[in-house]
Amino acid sequence: MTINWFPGHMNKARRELAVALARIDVVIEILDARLPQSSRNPMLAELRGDTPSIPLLNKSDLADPKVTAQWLESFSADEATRALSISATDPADAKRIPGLCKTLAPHRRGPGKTVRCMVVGIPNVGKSTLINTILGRRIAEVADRPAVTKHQKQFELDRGVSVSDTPGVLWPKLADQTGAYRLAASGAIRETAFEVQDVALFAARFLAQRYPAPLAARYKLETVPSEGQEILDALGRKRGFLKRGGIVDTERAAEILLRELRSGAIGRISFETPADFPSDLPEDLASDLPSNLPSDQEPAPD
Ligand SMILES: Nc1nc2c(ncn2[C@@H]2O[C@H](COP(=O)(O)OP(=O)(O)OP(=O)(O)O)[C@@H](O)[C@H]2O)c(=O)[nH]1
Ligand SMILES: [Mg+2]
Repeated sequence: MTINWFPGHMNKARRELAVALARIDVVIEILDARLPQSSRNPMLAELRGDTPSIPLLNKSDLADPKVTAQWLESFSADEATRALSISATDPADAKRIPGLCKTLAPHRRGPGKTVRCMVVGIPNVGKSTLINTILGRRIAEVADRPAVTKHQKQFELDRGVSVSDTPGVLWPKLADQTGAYRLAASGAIRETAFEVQDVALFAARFLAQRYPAPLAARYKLETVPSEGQEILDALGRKRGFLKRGGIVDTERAAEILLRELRSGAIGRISFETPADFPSDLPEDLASDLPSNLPSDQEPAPD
């Protein structure tokens, strides 16, 4: 299946983001706490150069707290800058960020100076939410498109700290199939780009392996089958999603599983742990993946 949600001219987007970042003192890099590695675009490190950044593991309210603690530890080993886990929807979390930005750009502090920040991350990761929660209102021009250099304004986040009104949208890495499936399961990829059932089968198998108890509790399953299809069948039967002839409506079961996984209804789930890298998921789970998710992540020529 070909990619059709991918922003059109990636080279142009990359150039525009690089230009925008050149005028920024601190990059606020938003990652998804449920999949911090798969939601990270390594291109950002290249684009931001020496500009300091704060990696924020957002949506931590949806992630497994034990796994998030492991991620924070692994980030602190790699990064000069400390990563933080937050919920961008929580003002107490969001309002800590401007102060952190100030500490990362001491040369931009003082009378008449401003620490200029920019929020960057893949689609749906919570960029607009963070800006709006810090400001306590919706600001103009928080748009779902790559950073535009023209008309870019700065809004005051706090005394001496400003944020660009247009968040920088990074494209998710889709070259690694397992990562692509995790991204799709988390809601980072528009549903027109993949088969809902394929992703639900991946999610079902993953939950059976890593989170069997919450899965069983949510769908009142006496035993948790290991096969994705059997899990969707059991879920469909429990919820009464039946078609004529008593056949399970797998499509509906797939949609419900993904919806409830994303909303946190199944529990606080993390899709990956630091131990999954670099070797990634165990072979048996990875080998089961259909290979029809888009695999291209490199910017196409203009
Ligand atoms: N549970 C939870 N949901 C969040 C959090 N932060 C953002 N969201 C939700 O995630 C969805 C996407 O948030 P946005 O702020 O629009 O994400 P974005 O990065 O601006 O997305 P694009 O503009 O598409 O690139 C919304 O439904 C938010 O309510 C969080 O910390 N916890
Ligand atoms: Mg947005």
